[in-house]
Amino acid sequence: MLRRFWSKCLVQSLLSLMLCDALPAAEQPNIVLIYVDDLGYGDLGCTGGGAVSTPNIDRLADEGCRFTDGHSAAATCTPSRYALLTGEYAWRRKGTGIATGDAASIIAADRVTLASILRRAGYRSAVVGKWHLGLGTADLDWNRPISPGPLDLGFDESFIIPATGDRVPCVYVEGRQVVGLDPADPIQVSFSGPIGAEPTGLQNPELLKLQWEHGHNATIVNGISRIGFMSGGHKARWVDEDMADVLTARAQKFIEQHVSSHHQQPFFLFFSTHDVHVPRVPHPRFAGRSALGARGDVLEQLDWSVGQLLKTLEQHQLSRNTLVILTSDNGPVLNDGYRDEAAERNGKHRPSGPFRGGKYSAFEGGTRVPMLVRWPARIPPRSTSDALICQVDFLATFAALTGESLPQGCGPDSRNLLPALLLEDRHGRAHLVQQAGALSVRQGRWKLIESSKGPALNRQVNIETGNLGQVQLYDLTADPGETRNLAATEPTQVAELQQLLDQIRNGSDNDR
Ligand code: NG6
Ligand code: CA
Repeated sequence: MLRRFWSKCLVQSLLSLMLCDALPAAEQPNIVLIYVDDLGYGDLGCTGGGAVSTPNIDRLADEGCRFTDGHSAAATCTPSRYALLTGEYAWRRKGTGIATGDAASIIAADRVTLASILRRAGYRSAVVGKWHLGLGTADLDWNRPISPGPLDLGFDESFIIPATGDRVPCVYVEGRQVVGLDPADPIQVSFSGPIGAEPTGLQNPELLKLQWEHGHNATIVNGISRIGFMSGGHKARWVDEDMADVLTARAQKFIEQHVSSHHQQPFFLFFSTHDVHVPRVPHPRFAGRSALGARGDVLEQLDWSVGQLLKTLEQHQLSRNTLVILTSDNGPVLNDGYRDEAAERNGKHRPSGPFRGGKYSAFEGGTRVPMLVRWPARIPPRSTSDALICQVDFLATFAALTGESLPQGCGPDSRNLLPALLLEDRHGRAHLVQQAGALSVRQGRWKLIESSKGPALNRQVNIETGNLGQVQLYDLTADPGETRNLAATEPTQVAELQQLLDQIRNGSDNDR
């Protein structure tokens, strides 16, 4: 009896091993996740109207698959990144809205993350670039070792911008230390009021090389005023013009060192760019290169960074078995608080492509972002897929890819979309919740945006929020631009989707 039981177990485990797509450790791909900031669906050569030149990024599409219905989990940064790393929709957790520069670490150190699950599978991981998920504890002292942070969430190396390019502190943090920290010039940071006697954008506009338009009028660093106040750390402060170079070189160094010292292991590089977020201050070699002004220039700078990484992979014969994903944390914005003429010089370019809204918006432009996936060993070149996929799924998908199972309760919203990634499945998720103030739910051709307080227009950035005091229903197949609200004529659909959203909200949707 017992023997029969065990042999049944053995057969079942062998079967499940054969059925799942997991690869033997030696063949597991390296993973490079290029996470762009505020890149819109239509911002690329391969998706846009030709106003921007992005040959290196286009190469990813050419040599891999372009997903046309890929999403960030939210229409702003912190909640999207939270969902990406934890596999949980951010709206389930308080304190996951856009983080200040002095926010404590938002993800608890004992959580399973994308990096920690890959560590279990034998990967070495690095995060290079924007973090924006809080660091340390509420009383963090920037002059001492910083903990918890990425190193406590599964990453072996980290070189980060703590929050955003437009928020203090304007310093890089490597591992647990501010880079270039000078004990004689300690760093202090405040988001509640001025600190020290440094000039601010509000009081000293004559010191600015880039004027602020809304927000962004506190401490001046490198001639640009920021959100929040800082004092000290003068030698440690970054130079915005050099940021793409610094981050790209650091990411390349991780790959190079990995190849020379850890080549038996696969690696995971989370390359999280500052481009194309504000302040948009390109290196002089990119300034003025595009017809779109600073925003176009930093798009070209971004493309250069991607090209550098692809070159490094190539030099080490890593291209074939490296899964490269390029995507964005939310949709695009033109005027996000500095007078860099992004709106004035945009011309006919449509950063959100055919979609309505952009960053901050519940319309598709808020979360429908570029999603390019290249893995020559497994994904055919020049392919496209309309499968519905979300970054919240990367956790379960990477776990499946590497043969790891997610511990009970981890990544509750993450779905294994490996078959969709490998183009074996053309549908992807059964449903998706999008976050942008109001929640929306997608299922099949339908999208419901919940009724909310509004306002309908974010005047500062001139983007429709999609937040209205009434429910909205769109048929995305017939009307991808969300121009016709069918809620009044399709009450059955509205009821069904509202019920689905309620079920997902209380965790009783049973599609796993
Ligand atoms: C907003 C900022 C915006 C940007 C955004 C975060 C103002 C008025 N606006 O609060 O400039 O920093 O936060 O962007 O301060 S994100 O891509 O990191 O979510
Ligand atoms: Ca962003």
